[in-house]
Amino acid sequence: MKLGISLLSASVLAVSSAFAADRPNILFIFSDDHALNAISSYGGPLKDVAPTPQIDRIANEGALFVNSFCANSICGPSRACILTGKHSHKNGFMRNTGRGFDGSQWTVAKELQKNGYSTAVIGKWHLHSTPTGFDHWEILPGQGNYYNPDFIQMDGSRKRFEGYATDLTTDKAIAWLDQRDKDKPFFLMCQHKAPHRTFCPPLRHLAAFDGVEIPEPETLFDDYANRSEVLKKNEMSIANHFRWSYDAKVRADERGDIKLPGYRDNHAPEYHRMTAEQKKQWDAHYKPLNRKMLDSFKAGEMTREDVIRWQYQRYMKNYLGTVKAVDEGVGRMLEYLEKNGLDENTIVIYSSDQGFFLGEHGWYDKRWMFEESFKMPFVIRWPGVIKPGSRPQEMIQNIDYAPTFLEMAGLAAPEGIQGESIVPILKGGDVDWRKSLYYAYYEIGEHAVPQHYGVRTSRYKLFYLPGTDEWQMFDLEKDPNELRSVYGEPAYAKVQNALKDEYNRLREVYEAPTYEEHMPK
Ligand code: SGN
Ligand code: CA
Repeated sequence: MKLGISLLSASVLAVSSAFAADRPNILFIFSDDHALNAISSYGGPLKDVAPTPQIDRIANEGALFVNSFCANSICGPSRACILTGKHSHKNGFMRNTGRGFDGSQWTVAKELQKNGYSTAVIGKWHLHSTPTGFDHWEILPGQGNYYNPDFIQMDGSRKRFEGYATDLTTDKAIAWLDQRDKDKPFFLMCQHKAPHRTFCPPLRHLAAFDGVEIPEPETLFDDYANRSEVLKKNEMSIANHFRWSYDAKVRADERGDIKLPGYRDNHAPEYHRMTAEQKKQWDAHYKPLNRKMLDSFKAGEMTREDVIRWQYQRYMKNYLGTVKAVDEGVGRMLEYLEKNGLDENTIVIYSSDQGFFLGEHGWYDKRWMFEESFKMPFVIRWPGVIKPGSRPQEMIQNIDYAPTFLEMAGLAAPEGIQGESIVPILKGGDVDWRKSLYYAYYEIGEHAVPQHYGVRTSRYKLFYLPGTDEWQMFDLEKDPNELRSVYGEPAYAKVQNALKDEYNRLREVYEAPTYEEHMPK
């Protein structure tokens, strides 16, 4: 009898470990604020300057989702949607500025861990909580720093590491892979700070875009006509809200957005983290360029538009410099997988927490349901499953990632998950997929972007601004840059009614809160 039981459990074990060995590893490489337009394979206006050969390689060997969106275009909330498979109001992390993520709730990391995966998160976390569901973690405090960053260790202490955040995050991810329990499949979230504000490239790439003219977006000088007046009040314009801008009152770049010091020394916090040798390299690059610009400005040679254009170039060169390092990190991870025979059985995903404005509408930052910030990059390689070069058109959202990871691991999604697994799309063939997406932004204050909730279909977008009781509606086919709200136009009456019905239906399905319910008392 005893023997029988042990034989039985041995065979169960054998089956489950064989199953474990077959289950794919999941490598989720994630960055912060990486706009689709800054990934070459997305084919946008910056495709010739976006330094992303490695990310493009994932897209070419796998799939690139053109219609990939977030549920709430802001950092912590996007991460919470990913971990829980639920919209912000259901996982409780509705704002960056809110209380910490409730790590006692169900997450995909916990589920994978419980079912035999080795799990780790390294790099930016930004959920103001201690990670749960991970065998190993090492995270940046809050936003983290680019140069010589601190990482929070599992015992709660902080340690400073000399080097560049993106490189260190990759080093740490590889170090963890190297010493993980090799009998188990792994789930690794390798999460970069870059290319987040204040856009500090690694010193080796400071000059990477010297002499390159970055194409300007068509809407760099948007006048915000034909849309809600609130757009004009946003505090995220290149013209006004970088620390040194033509119209800004403050002419000292305290946070180092565009590395232009005004007439005094640069007080950027990142600058002060550097060693003397690092500062020397930084100064050698920026000082002569800044001098040239400031001399020309002081001599009255630059119009307001010239200054904005100059700032756009500086912003983009720094931003793309940080992207270049992220891409190199992706390359190093891919190389590690290959060298260790892990490439065939590891699903690799590259994504970022939301999109970003790269001068479109004259802006930087995100938050809006407008395409540039609503869209999230999503490229994925899964050898033997995804047909190389696939370009699925389905509208996917970050709440889909958790159920997707579960299906990849052969696990079912528990009750209450609001996203859908995209595995059937990855396998190709006809899939009956959602025809509309729900979006909600709840943040209060920073950059003065108002709360809004909306619906997007393949052609239209409708959203509501509860603060001013206004609706905005866009015909993405006729107006891809979203420059004219057609809300209330008789020609669109039928579409508008259908969109409102769909918006109400989605709010009901997802049990979305009213303004009164979600605003802090
Ligand atoms: C910081 C930035 C903001 C940015 C938020 C949220 N200011 O506060 O510009 O929108 O983070 O970004 S900074 O001057 O400190 O850089 S998020 O990606 O974490 O949501
Ligand atoms: Ca972000």
